[in-house]
Amino acid sequence: MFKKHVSRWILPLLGLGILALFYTCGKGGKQAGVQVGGEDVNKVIEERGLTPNDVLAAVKTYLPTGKYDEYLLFSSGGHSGQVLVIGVPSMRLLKVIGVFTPEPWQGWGYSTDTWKVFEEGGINGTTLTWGDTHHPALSETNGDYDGEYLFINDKANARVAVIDLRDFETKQIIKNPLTLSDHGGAMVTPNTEWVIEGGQYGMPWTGEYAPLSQYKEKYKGMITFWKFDRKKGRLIKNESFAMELPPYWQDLSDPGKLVSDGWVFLNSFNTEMATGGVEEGNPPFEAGVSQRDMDYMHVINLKKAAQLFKQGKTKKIRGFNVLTLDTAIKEGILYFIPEPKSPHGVDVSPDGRYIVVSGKLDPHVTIYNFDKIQQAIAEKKFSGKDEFGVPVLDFDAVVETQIEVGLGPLHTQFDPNGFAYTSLFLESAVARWTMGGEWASKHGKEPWSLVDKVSVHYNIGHLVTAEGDNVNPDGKYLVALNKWAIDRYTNVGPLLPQNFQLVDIESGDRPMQLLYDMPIGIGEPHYAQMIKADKIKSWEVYPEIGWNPHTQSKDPDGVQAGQEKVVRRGRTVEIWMSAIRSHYTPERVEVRKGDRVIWHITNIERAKDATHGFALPEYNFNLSIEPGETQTIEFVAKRPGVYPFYCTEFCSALHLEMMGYFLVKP
Ligand code: CUK
Ligand code: CUA
Repeated sequence: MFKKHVSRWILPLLGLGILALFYTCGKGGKQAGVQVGGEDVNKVIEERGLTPNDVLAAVKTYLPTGKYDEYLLFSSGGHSGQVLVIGVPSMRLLKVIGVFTPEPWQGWGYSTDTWKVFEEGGINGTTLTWGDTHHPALSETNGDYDGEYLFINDKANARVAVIDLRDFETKQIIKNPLTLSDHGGAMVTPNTEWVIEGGQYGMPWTGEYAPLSQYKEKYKGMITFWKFDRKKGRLIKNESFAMELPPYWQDLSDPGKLVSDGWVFLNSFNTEMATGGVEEGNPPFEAGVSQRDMDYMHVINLKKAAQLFKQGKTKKIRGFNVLTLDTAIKEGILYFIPEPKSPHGVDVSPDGRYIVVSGKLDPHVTIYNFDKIQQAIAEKKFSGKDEFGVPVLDFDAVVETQIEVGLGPLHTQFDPNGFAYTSLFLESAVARWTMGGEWASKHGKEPWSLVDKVSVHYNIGHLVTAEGDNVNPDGKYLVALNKWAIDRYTNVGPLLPQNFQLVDIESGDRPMQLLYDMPIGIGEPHYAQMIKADKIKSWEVYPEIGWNPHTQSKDPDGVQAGQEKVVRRGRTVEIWMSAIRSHYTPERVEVRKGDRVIWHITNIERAKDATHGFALPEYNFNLSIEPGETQTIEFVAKRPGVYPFYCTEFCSALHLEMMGYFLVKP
């Protein structure tokens, strides 16, 4: 039985041998173990104190050298500002992509072009060098991850970044002109026409002042729809628009798909509009925002909103296109639905039919039916209006069901077998439950019922299943993104890592099995998405020598071997340099104090992994120049002296000799 169950998992006889031995040991018989390279496998297992469960988990996750992972997990790096790329099932960290924070290994923020991306993403002249990344979103085609782009938001400053998965580099950081606080992004519509960024904490439009006593009148909520130009690989500001919303704290969002395509669901809390002020006898924020039993899920007709934008029904606010709240109400593109209680996640099912909302302070998930929502809108089944005049749909008319899943439900993901998985923050567990419809009966389960739970360690926030936001999820693996690690790892001081836990969910007929712990020692990830690795068609080297990754085209300042030169024009010295194992050409550069220096370096290698670095002391430059790439730095030679520059990537046996002198004459 045991053997039969796992046999399809393991290629090698070794694994089977291990399990077989366990099986016999478990029966009480001490037998001679399998010998590998003079070692008794069974003895190793025994000495390490591994249980049969451990061994099974190990053979399900171990990747022999040279073998690749089946999935890639793109995880937010939390307040590190970066994105983590992790292989699944091995849970090996493959890359940290520099996004909102400079990253010297990639030269991210340490060349002139890459620093410009930071400057463009700044606020009012301040260049920001960190972000609080929450939700990564892979680009989609027909509701399926297509492996081309990744988007991620910065909650701390209301920004969105675009990463091109041809080279895994950030191309754009765009600042939301209306607000300083976002959360419900990045999410994409099924063909990535729009990248969604919902706001979070209510505030007057950026740069305006209003006292908290004028919260209801002057403070705003919003959701922004960024237009994505796939060819350019950029979000286009003047083709984008926002929708003004009441100053509730908008939270997570999820666009509809298939039947609900063209709609967006966005939940909210603090419909109490609490403004804190314990000092003045008000309830503190954490109590003030949780007084009501119900908050409002926002139901937005994006298709119609986009038409109104095209028809010129938006207003310019802070130079940005905004559909005002009045227009949204008048045109019937915004509805509210009551949702219990301090809700957090909102997740649309793969068929687009159901919307699952978790109430942080309610042990249920509430499931809404999209058809019923449409019908209620058509038949004007309203239970009233909110304080701003937004129609509130009747809860009973649109709800499908509620399921008690456990304490502190937050986020929900799906698999292809009709199961949904909800993270339980307070309970430190993942709950598996059945969707309604054909699925449940096919598997002989009660529809809309809790099936099983697995404990995780500890305080899980988001969870992610393979291809879990798709119209066709793979399920198979689930990763729990746990906030606390308490007793899971060797103590490394009072700041503990976060804990990712890999869970096997492949079969709905056996319990979920915890497979692996992965500590995250950089920031606190919020969300992640998991894509089949073979969907990503990344370049092995840049397409041509002299490639500019910022424009994804040939750089006019790239050089081939033999074209290197230094040109002086007045007080400007421009250098066109090449780099190849193990030599910079030219290897001596001399300028005069006060000269402006423009320095282009092209890696003229075509060999995979033949990256060269370029570190220039005192000037704070470090480049990573991958095969074919051209990078540029610009600066003024302020101080006379001699500056040895060198290659920071150990590229060859003569790597230490890959250096040169930059001489600044008095
Ligand atoms: S949030 Cu952090 S656990 Cu920003 Cu999606 Cu729920
Ligand atoms: Cu080039 Cu080291």
